[in-house]
Amino acid sequence: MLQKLEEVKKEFESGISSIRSLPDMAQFKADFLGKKGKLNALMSGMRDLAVEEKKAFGSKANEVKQVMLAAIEEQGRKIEVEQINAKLEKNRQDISWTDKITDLGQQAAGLHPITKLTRELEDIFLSMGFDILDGPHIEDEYHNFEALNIPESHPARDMQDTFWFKDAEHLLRTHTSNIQIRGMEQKKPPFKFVGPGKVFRCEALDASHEAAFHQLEGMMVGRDISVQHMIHFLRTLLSEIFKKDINVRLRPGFFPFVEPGFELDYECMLCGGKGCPVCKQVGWVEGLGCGMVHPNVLKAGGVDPNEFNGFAFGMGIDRLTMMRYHIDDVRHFHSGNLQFSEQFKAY
Ligand code: FA5
Repeated sequence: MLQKLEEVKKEFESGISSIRSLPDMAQFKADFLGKKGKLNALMSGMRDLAVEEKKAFGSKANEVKQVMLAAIEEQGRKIEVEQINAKLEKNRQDISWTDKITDLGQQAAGLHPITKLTRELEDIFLSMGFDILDGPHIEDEYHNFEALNIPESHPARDMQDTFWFKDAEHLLRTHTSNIQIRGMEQKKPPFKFVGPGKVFRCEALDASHEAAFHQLEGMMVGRDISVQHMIHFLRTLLSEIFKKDINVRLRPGFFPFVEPGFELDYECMLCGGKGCPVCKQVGWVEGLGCGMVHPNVLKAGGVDPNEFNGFAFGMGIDRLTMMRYHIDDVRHFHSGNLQFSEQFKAY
């Protein structure tokens, strides 16, 4: 009997790997483990065995049954994966195509104008030797506020209305300045990097204010860096972006993580400075915040403020994109309106 059991096991093992479909597998399983299957046929012969032999055979037969069940399950899984892969291969679509008609005859998508401008900005910064860093959207209170010299109960926390998580320790980052701290934690000075990304504020919306918008943070740390370096750098940057000299003005601005701090406005390119809803009729658009990095912030990032200094800036990408493509309302960006986004394919 044991000899026969061994033979059935061998037959099973040589047959299973050639099964290629789930219905065939069900039939194969029934042939060996079903009521009228080969294993049961052997078991029914147990009646004629002596008690000791019955026991030994029963336990061996059960062992073989378990091995068969495991092998059936594994082969079944393999067949499923093969079938899924075959399906994926058959329905393959190259979603990186942006300017062609797809196999299904659908018009392919274009890049969102904010993505386009962000990539352009990254190229400009890479050409200037900056590294590109990333930072988390869900941030802890330390990296968004505390390490940036904004302690708890500091009024500056209210300048940016925050979406907090229930644990009261995590939040949706209110600015990309968290990347300053995360970058310093990774790097040894001197260094220069930028970090673009989405930020979130619980704000009243209008033509130039969104609740989810985009910023690009920049930081340059080294020796003997001055405000003049920063201003020259930012002017050069803006003329690179707009491919022409543009009118800018620098105002004192308060941000606890820089000292001195400034806000840079550029002339509104939607109305040519005459006044419109985007610039709130003043002819200037708030473009970015900047300043010399506060010594407390350098310390929090592990940089010795007695040896190094530098500047940082946080630029609004949505508004830059509006100027670049003459978009008259920031709310178009998240409208999901294809007629809006399709206009930018050609650019
Ligand atoms: C900040 O967020 C600072 N973290 C910037 C900074 C970085 C200052 C480093 C100093 C050093 P502010 O809240 O002003 O600053 O935002 C920066 C820019 O983001 C603004 O100039 C504006 O262009 C853009 N911005 C701000 N709020 C919105 C909004 N609700 N919708 C669209 N763009 C916005």
